[in-house]
Amino acid sequence: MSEWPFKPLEFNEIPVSEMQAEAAGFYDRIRRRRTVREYSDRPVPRDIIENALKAAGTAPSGANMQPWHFVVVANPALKSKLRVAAEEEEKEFYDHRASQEWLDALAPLATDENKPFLETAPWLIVIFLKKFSYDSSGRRLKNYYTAESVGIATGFLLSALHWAGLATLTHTPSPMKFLNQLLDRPKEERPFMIVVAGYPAADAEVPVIEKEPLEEIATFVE
Ligand code: IYR
Repeated sequence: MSEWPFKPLEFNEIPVSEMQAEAAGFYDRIRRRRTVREYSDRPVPRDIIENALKAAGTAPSGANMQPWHFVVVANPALKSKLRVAAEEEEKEFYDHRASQEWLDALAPLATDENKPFLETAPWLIVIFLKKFSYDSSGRRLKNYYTAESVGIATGFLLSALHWAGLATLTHTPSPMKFLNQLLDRPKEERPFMIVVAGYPAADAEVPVIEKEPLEEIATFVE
């Protein structure tokens, strides 16, 4: 196993008052992110998506294995194929596979098997989770904490896209194996999520939902 050389940390310390303002400012921006299901077809420059992906790629990961791959689709013909395949799976899900309990939990969101956003939105980012990596000699290495790592990278991606001013949606057609075939990814990569990005449709609506307050989601022990 080769060892990484170490170097001094570049840590840009900022005054506490600035930290407080930054933390409050970040919260104020991120709390405005909404899951958007209706998109405009207005184009979004590719470099915005590239920078958001670079931000995602800086996420921490188990043993720095970076167990993710992003397939970024703007091609209209491929988006149509993805929509058709996803809607087929989703129809099965809503008509048969989902339990009544699951359907009841989803009912307030008013989702169904129709996924027009897969064609309308300019960018679909399909995230794959890699259970294995390959070293320079082609030896297969196990990746660790893959779900945690890809989850964090996806969080970075959503934050970066929101920061840039775009609307996003996390879409998880179930099952997702069709994505390997349509996007030509090896079978040991597991489709993790589709992140849809673009401008919202002019008449987009979102459900009135609330997030639990800090007292509910956190316990401090000081
Ligand atoms: N994958 C389906 C169902 C779905 C499930 C959950 I949990 C959601 O929060 C939203 C949707 C769909 O995309 O419609």
